[in-house]
Amino acid sequence: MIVKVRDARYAGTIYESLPRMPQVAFAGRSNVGKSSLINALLNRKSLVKTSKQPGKTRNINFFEVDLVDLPSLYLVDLPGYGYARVPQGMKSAWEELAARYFRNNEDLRLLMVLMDIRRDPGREELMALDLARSTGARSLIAATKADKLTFSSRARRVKELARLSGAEPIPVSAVSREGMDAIWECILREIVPG
Ligand SMILES: Nc1nc2c(ncn2[C@@H]2O[C@H](COP(=O)(O)OP(=O)(O)OP(=O)(O)O)[C@@H](O)[C@H]2O)c(=O)[nH]1
Ligand SMILES: [Mg+2]
Repeated sequence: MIVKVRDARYAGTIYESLPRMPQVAFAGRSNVGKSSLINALLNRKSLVKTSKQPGKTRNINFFEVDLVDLPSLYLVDLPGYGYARVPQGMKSAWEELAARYFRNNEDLRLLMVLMDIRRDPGREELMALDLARSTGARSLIAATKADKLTFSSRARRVKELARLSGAEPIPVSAVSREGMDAIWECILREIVPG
């Protein structure tokens, strides 16, 4: 199915006050490419602010997306993990925020966990996957910045990430636009009834 974006706009930060629609959320450490991936999916250069400085996004930002002949949805840009360092054993601000967001959120259909294709997943990535499993939302791993690797090392890294995280990652690039159709296909599977 071909996905055509009719319109996309910033909708706010507090979903309790927004009209209800299916949500697809993007989680990952700062600088992994969450905002860039959302822009690439929507064919928009800078609807979502991106930055070379990590930790720019601290709120949960909702983007309302109208598709041609398909249901509308929110793409949800979560803050990067590790924007506030905490002593070991304590819950980070991210965990608090994410736990609150995930809890009783029936509209969350899919959590995309982004991992830089060149880095092994850390505690936070595995925690995000666990959070999704515990709330019943489906999750998916996107291996970002695939354009930074040659074809053969990319395949090797995808295998390694699959081994470490227990799920098959989809390689994506906001630069080359590789993987966009695959991601949309996964999104549609969760939001289109039947
Ligand atoms: N080469 C390459 N660079 C990318 C890609 N995606 C993002 N970047 C770059 O990585 C940096 C961070 O991208 P963002 O999209 O702002 O990352 P983020 O995950 O939203 O970061 P925070 O908002 O800080 O949590 C920017 O300099 C982007 O241009 C990609 O697919 N390929
Ligand atoms: Mg961002």
